[in-house]
Amino acid sequence: MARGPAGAAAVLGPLLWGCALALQGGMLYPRESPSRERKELDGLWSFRADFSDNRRQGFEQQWYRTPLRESGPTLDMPVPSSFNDVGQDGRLRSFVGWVWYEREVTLPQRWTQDLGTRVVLRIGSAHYYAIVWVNGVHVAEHEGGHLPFEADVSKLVQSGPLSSCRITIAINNTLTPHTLPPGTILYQKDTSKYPKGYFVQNTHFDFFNYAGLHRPVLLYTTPTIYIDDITITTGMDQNTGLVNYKVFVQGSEHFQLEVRLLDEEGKVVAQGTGDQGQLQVPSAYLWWPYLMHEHPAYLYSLEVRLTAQTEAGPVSDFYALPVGIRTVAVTENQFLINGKPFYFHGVNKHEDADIRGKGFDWPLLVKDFNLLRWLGANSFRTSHYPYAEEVMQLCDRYGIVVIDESPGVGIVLTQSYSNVSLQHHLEVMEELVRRDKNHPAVVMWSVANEPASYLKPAGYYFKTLIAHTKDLDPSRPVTFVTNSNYEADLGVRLGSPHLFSSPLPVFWCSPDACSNALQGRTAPYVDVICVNSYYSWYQDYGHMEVIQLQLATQFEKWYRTYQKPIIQSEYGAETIAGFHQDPPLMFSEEYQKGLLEQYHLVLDQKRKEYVVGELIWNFADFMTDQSPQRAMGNKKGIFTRQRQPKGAAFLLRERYWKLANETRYHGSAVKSQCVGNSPFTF
Ligand code: GCB
Repeated sequence: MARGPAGAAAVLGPLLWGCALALQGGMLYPRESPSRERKELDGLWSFRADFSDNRRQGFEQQWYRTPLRESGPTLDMPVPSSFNDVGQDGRLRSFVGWVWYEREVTLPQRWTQDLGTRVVLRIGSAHYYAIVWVNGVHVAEHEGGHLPFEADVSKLVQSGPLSSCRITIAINNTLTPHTLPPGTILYQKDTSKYPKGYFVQNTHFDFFNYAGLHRPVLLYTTPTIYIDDITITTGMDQNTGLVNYKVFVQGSEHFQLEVRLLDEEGKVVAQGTGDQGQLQVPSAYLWWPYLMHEHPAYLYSLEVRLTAQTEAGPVSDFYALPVGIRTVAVTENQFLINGKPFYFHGVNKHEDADIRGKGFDWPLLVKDFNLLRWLGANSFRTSHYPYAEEVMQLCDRYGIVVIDESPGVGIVLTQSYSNVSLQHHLEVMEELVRRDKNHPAVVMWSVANEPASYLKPAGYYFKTLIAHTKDLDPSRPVTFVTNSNYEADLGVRLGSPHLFSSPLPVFWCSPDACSNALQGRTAPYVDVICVNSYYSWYQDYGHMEVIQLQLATQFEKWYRTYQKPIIQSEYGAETIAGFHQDPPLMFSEEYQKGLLEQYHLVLDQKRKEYVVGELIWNFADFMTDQSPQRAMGNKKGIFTRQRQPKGAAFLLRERYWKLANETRYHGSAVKSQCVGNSPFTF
């Protein structure tokens, strides 16, 4: 489905790798402060899906020019929420094309009259392509459904006597080979089987393509001279914590900056001036992961105060950023946090729940974190796209370590390796790093999940993408998650960096195949090898007895080739809660437990050598496209979609707390852990 007027704007410029962050401006989370106010726009918006044949009626009739109710009927639509599951209209659930959201907002008088106030509209996420108008004037366009974008609307709201404004957002959920994630539209032309113009959206990933305004939308203010971005990196020198800061200011070149670091008691422990520098914190408290230390997730507060003189008088801006002091490093067989071996015992998640789809929801978020901590999970991967900023903030606060993944999932078509796709993927990594760079919980970037890394252009694509991500953030390792079987993966067969520095080995393949293989190799570029495998599920169905051999082979082959630490980034079994069968049969709770136990036997051997983590697939059941393989979604959760435990949750809980005790940094056995005021006891 063509994206219409917006499609043209998605045409992309020259490739940008190798240079510093190319995005204009920062994306600091909007926090209230003495100089900044917020106005949440969550609640009911007016909504209409454009069901016209070409889906462009809204543009042809310019629905953004007047209130939406004047151009036709509207529905009430909650924000944040996916639009798909809240209604009773089956056509809306599977709708592909443009939908229109609108909200009238009354603004505080100062915002519309004080020209020293900057008013910004921020959209946490709009899946997938969004165009925004304020009072009928185009203010922003954004491609990508999982990262925030903003528009400075000061001039518009300050230009007349109005004390309200009308925000219109058109969103298109169409996925093409060049979007992230990619997809294709299949037009069915056989009129004996399908009505004229019939098309469906096809995707190559295993979750439902929910769409809409998924995260909070808000207006916030800053002064016109303001703190636009802050970049923090941290380190340790003996017992002294090092906080390197860089502050970016917009609106003037003449300003003063004061920076103070406060501990959890509010005591100033270090201070500096100017737009960059290093703060030194003697006897610093480190940010430790949950269950790794008796006081995990220690957060300082970096207070940045800007002052400037203008003709209209003094201006000041204030922003407080939570800061965790910690280091991350990778050796040949270890993942180190604060110099100590860290073992990921955690989960893969999805942003997914009944009714709200991918809509952000505080009760759901708090429940999920309570379950994670009950489980003894110390980490998760944001499979398969960046999660809401509020999720990342809770990870910082609770010490839940994050592998932060881009929406690069389902990259399996050759077209999705084109320069247009690569350019977009590079920009998405820029947006992701810009948003999440200051979270201590984020310890690694994942640029993709299960791409067809055997295709010819994959080598160049991933080499470029990973190099760019490392340029953007040299302080964190980078990975992508592979499901390649060692033997089937051309890249692995030929890709060892050691092979290239020694005399060329005798290859079994033809010159053409060799050159394909060399270009297809991708694993040499990653710092940690993340492997997904589903032994006795997608192969050798029902034969749990082969798991140990196959898993041990998988680990050995990968490790012997690359000498890099390995994470079992997915494993699991489809399980329908309440199905019981002993001896175990597939889909029963007993089979899920049995399969996990077989994996654990091998993980327990290999974690003594080079395996540095295990992430179960999946935390909870989640919705997918309809298919004969999926019974109302993917059921590999250890919790149901309603967050109730299956038997495997208890098994994993036992294991994770045991692992925590074995891999804990110091102190006696851990029976419980307090984070903030909430105790979690095994
Ligand atoms: C995978 C994918 C994940 C799927 C899972 C499954 O390898 O990474 O997105 O949901 O397998 O259950 O098939």
